[in-house]
Amino acid sequence: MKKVILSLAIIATVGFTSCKNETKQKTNTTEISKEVANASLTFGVRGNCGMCKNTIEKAANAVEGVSNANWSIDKKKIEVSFDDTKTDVMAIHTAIAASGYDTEKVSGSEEAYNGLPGCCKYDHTMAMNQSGEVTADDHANHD
Ligand SMILES: [Cu+2]
Repeated sequence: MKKVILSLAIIATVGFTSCKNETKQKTNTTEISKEVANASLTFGVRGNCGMCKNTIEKAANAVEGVSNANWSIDKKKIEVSFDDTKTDVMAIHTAIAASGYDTEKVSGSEEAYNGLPGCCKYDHTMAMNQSGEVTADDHANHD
């Protein structure tokens, strides 16, 4: 019996490591930021997994003036805090799109998209700005 449990555990571990190695949440999101955020916004960004989250947030954070970015896997949207004397909304959209991800306003760079890991190749028709609740799609195969 122990052997069965052990092998199940191994299977589970192997099965989940593929697309999950970067899903560990940043716990230091409350870190004191050097930038002064006087504005924030939320908009839809397509993506699949924790690696997408990393890439999207990194792209947003790389924009000068952005102090914090938090993309939700469930809701397909990002919250960005920024200094509006240093950057603007379109610069943030453009930076994320350049990393390969579609935003509400700018389509993701095709070249960057093609370079994404397989599990990050999101569906371009995916709904953005979702509620985060389980959608009807999950029942689509029931007949
Ligand atoms: Cu991904």
